[in-house]
Amino acid sequence: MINDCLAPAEFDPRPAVSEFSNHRSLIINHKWVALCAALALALPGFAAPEPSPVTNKPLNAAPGTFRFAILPDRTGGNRPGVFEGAIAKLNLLQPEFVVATGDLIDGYTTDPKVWTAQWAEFDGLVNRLEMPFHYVPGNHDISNPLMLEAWKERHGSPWSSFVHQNVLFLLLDTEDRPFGGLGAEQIAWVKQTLTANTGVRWTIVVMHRALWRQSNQAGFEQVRAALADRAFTVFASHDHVYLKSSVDGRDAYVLATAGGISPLRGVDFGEFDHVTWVTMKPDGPHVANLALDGILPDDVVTEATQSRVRALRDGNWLRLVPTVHDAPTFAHLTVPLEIRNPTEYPLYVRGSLVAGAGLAFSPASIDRQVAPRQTLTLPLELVSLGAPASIHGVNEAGRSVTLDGTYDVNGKQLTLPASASLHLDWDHAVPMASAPIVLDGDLAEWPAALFTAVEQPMFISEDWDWQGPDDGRFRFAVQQRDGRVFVAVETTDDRVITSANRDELQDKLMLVLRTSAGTTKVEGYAGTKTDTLAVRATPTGLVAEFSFPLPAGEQSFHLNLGWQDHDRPENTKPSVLWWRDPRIAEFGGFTLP
Ligand SMILES: [Ca+2]
Ligand SMILES: [Ca+2]
Ligand SMILES: [Ca+2]
Repeated sequence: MINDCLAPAEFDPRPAVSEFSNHRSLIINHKWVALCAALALALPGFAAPEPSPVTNKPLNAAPGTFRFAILPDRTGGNRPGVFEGAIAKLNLLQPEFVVATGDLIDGYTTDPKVWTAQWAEFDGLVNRLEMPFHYVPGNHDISNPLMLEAWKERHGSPWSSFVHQNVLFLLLDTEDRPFGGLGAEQIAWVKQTLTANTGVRWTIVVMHRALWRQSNQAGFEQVRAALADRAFTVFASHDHVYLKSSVDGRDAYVLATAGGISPLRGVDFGEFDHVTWVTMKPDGPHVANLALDGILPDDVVTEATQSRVRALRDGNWLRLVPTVHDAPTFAHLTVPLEIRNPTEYPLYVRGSLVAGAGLAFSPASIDRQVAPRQTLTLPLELVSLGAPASIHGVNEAGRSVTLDGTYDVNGKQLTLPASASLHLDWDHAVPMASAPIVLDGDLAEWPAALFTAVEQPMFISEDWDWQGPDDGRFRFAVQQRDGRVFVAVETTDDRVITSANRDELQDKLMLVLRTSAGTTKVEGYAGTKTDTLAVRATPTGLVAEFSFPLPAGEQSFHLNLGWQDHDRPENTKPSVLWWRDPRIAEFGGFTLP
């Protein structure tokens, strides 16, 4: 409110500087502020504006504002479909009218049957427009005197003009001389037209060839002279390469293509299909180029197509069923491949099944159709090509398969790849410890060969915060003795964070034990020392020993190991690295031999 109160000329709007150095100005400022506030309350016409959900710019609809579109070359190596698409997109954009810069048909014929067919095709296209279309000829449209006569019969004069909202449009015929240019009759008409429209606020010149860029301007120099005293803008095309140029200090554009031949190497090279969108405002034209592939209808995704689009986007239609083998190595094993179609439409699945170094899938490729709402399960054979492969090695290599899923959506084939991880486990035997195990956080009594090193955890929650094995990895071992099971874990961590206060985020070990007696979750913090758990922090990580008894007569259990690796004090969601995916109940099985 106070900010809006107009200050007298000598009022210093920067009181912060003077407040302490000049006590007097502070007092004056305060007086002024008080007066201002009082005025704002007392005078109804002086009230500050209410807070508003809209900025205070004037509405962008000043009288005389209108919008039109310009279509560059269709032909000269027409690429079918592009111009047709441009027409459909102009109907989406809804300009007030459309102007072309020529090369509408292929032309270059003396056979009336040929040009008649070409014009019939073209007229059919532009008649799809829901607004007027202004014809301007290019060299393909008027390639010879016969085609000039044909043009006149179909479209009247090859040069024309009109005035819209006090803007003069001058549509020129640059095929009016051999090899391009303007003839005497046309130049006289231009001069006459300009003389008849001296009061217009702007003149838009549209023509095919960019004559101002030629050393011989072939009559255009006279048009320039006639335009000298007015505000104008020029649009041409012909070159199929975009250029913002100028004529006597005014903007002059050479447009690219709307279907004419182009290597389409990108906007930076001036090679792109577009329409030019001109907003005529009181201060002149505002020009934007709309790449045709950037103009989208409103129904790109609808309720009717969403389920298929989402299924492809989510990619969870593909799954390799987690598989438990009976030994830690395999020559071959069967991994079921599940393809679940969650939609009411057929899903097409294709691709090669690549298992990675030393391994192969059989079959090696898939090409199947899955019926709506059906799940297809294929028994996939995973074969080791050399010596038996290690399941631990396969897990640590983080192998996965990728297949392409395709749905027909409104006549288009939409395809996205989906990946599924290859997760394996085996039934782990628990060896007998040869010497007593002391729960002290020192692993000296544990044989090194018993340890499993986990560098690629099968599951990581908040995995964005895990940078790889150098950030965090761990090793563990399991033994039995005297009717108890013992677990040793050691982490290797780039930053060890511990705290005596267990409510504080810190590095923490988690053991999840499942027996017939239920599931037990144990958390190990640095400094924990009980009869069943000892955790010690070292400069490079946590070292833990854990022991538990099995229910009487029980010979098996499930165990999973997790580690919350806290590295950055400001992070409230550190990664938790799990040896086995906690969502796979079958994994982590141990048996006492
Ligand atoms: Ca020990
Ligand atoms: Ca770490
Ligand atoms: Ca850490």
